[in-house]
Amino acid sequence: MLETRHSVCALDCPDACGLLVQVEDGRGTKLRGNPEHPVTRGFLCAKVTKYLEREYSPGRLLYPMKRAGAKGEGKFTRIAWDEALDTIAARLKRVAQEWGPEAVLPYSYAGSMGLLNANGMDRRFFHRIGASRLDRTICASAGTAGLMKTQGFRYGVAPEDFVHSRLIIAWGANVLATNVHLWPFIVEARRAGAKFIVIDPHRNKTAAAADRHLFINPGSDKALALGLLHVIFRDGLEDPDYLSKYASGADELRGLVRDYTPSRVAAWTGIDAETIETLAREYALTRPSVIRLNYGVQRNPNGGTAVQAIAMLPVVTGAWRELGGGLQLSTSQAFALDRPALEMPELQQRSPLGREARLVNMSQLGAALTELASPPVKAMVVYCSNPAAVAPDQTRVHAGMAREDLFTVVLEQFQNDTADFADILLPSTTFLEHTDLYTAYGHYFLQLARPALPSPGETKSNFEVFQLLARRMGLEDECLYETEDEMIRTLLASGHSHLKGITLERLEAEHHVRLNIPSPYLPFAEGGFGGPEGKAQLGTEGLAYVPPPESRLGDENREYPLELISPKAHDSMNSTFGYQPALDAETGVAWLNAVDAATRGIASGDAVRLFNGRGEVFARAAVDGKTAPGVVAVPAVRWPKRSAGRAGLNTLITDRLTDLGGGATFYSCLIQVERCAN
Ligand SMILES: Nc1nc2c(c(=O)[nH]1)N[C@H]1C(S)=C(S)[C@@H](COP(=O)(O)OP(=O)(O)OC[C@H]3O[C@@H](n4cnc5c(=O)[nH]c(N)nc54)[C@H](O)[C@@H]3O)O[C@H]1N2
Ligand SMILES: Nc1nc2c(c(=O)[nH]1)N[C@H]1C(S)=C(S)[C@@H](COP(=O)(O)OP(=O)(O)OC[C@H]3O[C@@H](n4cnc5c(=O)[nH]c(N)nc54)[C@H](O)[C@@H]3O)O[C@H]1N2
Ligand code: SF4
Ligand SMILES: [Mo]
Repeated sequence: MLETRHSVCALDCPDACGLLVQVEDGRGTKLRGNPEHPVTRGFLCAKVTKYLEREYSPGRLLYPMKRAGAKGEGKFTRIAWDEALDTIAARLKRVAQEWGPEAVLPYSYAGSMGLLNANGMDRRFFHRIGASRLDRTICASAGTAGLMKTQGFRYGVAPEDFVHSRLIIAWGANVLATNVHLWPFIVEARRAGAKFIVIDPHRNKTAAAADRHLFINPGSDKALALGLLHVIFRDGLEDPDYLSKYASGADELRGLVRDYTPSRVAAWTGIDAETIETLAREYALTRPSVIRLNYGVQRNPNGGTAVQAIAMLPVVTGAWRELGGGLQLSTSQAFALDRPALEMPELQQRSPLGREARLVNMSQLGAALTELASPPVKAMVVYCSNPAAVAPDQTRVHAGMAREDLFTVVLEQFQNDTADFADILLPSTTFLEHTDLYTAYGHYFLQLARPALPSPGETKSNFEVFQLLARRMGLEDECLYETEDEMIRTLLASGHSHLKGITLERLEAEHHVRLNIPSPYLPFAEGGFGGPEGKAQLGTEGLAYVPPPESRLGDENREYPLELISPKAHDSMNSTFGYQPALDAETGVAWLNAVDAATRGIASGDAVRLFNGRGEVFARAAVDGKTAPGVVAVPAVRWPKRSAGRAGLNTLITDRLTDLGGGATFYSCLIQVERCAN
């Protein structure tokens, strides 16, 4: 029998595609983008088009297992769910008794974007037992904090409205790789005459397809934004009416940027003064103009305030007034679901701790596992993330995870590096196999997915596992045993106007439902920002530019002369597809500038060693002008266990945090590169 079922792509991607799953006799045979979804528009990215290969891969974990070898060795024997759950429940209880409940640390991120499975029953469970809370900073917290400072809200121009723009700037945004469903709207705008400019240290596919690509020094975007503002104010290109009605702090900002002359900014950014002048004038005078800002700009110590400063540009020019004008970093806050009611932080009061638990920053996991005291972390439960591959300061992360006295539970679909460190390894369903509700961070459609395919072997959803664990631990709170549908209804019941008329029944029937926002949507055309009196906040606090300490112009580490960035691989999703040999090829390449290669006697295809004081990793050189001199790019993230010495790229990365939001600084890394034997 052949039928088509609906689903939603749960990967950590702004596009949150609506999927159609072709099912023949219970087996998925084809995935397509839903042609009726206004942003998906019938196509999927290459990686998810092939997702059934992952779904049915022989590498899928199908049964619970317990460790049978040394920590990290990856040797396991199969056990029954009963034994697995009993072991975990008993150990978590013992840890809590001996060390206090905060000795338990959950570790998760957005391996699934599903609210129930990645931000729902898990949160209730950990709050109820009094576990440490995890500060989920690894991706977007700096940009979130910066955007909130200026706009006060985390939403912006809808992707569909990019067609109306006449100047589109992709700023630290690799649209063709990480946000492909925006691309058709950009193409349409360009057909109508729009110019497309990319600001990025890496000539990726998006930059190569642009009308103009500006190579910028990593971590210098704040300086560029201040330089653009300098020219805009100097030449009277601001929108005084918009500023007086809808912003505060414009005069202070005008004062600050007086010093950010194009020639000074040129020295920091590597973009010459004339180009900065031209860009500023073009940006201010072309209407409508939109900035697609993405998280690439904020993975450095200036990341939060860089986003804060860039978000000031459309306020100063009044670009928000027009349809297709403004900025988009994320659309997520528009969903306005009742997240507190989903996560129930108040359960902490009922835990043995009886108060709010401590917050542990996930971007410093290595330190948390090796240094944190009173109490130390004695048990860790990992789901929807692969910290052994993706977290900074990998050597210390691995050292921490290898601790014999640390009890580690991993809920996974594949046996990645993190799974190798597990004491108990639990097999997880994929998004095609469980119910969940999905927001998006790149559009305004809320979506529901029901299981489209049967779950193989003994796999279970996170939702179910946390309920089973709660039961084993003798917890009686009813909220731990709610059904998926009850929790979805709770989420929808926030009372916010954006959710008016959106019910579970409607989601069930329509699969994707546009938020109840005006059409067309001009979120800040008449102010409506989150600051006092609905104003955007300009001002100057924290905005002065200083190069990142770990950069060529910074004051640290002069012995390592090259700057390493590790942007997203085109055909992957962080480490999710890392079991595929094809990915080793993509993530095993170091893009070098010809000048840097020549002085080191390196040619394309040579084996190279990348190193700094934190360690070394190996790659193949590719020399072809994709980076400016002084910058090296290696696509992220390869599985460490598929790399020499089990050292993944994050071995080289510091655990220094961003200026705002406590985020990771993956793209602020000094290294040396040398040719080596194969
Ligand atoms: N194909 C694919 N898609 C993905 C992912 C993936 O792994 N692969 N990951 C998903 C995730 S988790 C996220 S957070 C999003 C991220 O989506 P993006 O933010 O678009 O991705 P990044 O590669 O982190 O960064 C974007 C660009 O910023 C550039 N960049 C690096 N440093 C700087 C800088 O200092 N200034 C400027 N201007 N640019 C800089 C990089 O070279 C890169 O081209 O993508 C999601 N989508
Ligand atoms: N060097 C470098 N490092 C980086 C980055 C970079 O650009 N450069 N990017 C950073 C960023 S932006 C991010 S967001 C992080 C991402 O890092 P992670 O959050 O670790 O993301 P993934 O590597 O995609 O791993 C997600 C895991 O979740 C699992 N998973 C998926 N769905 C489910 C589910 O329903 N249940 C369970 N139990 N598991 C599930 C998948 O099998 C996969 O192994 O990496 C960061 N690390
Ligand atoms: S990864 Fe992104 S583009 Fe690809 S199918 Fe999923 S949501 Fe769509
Ligand atoms: Mo991310």
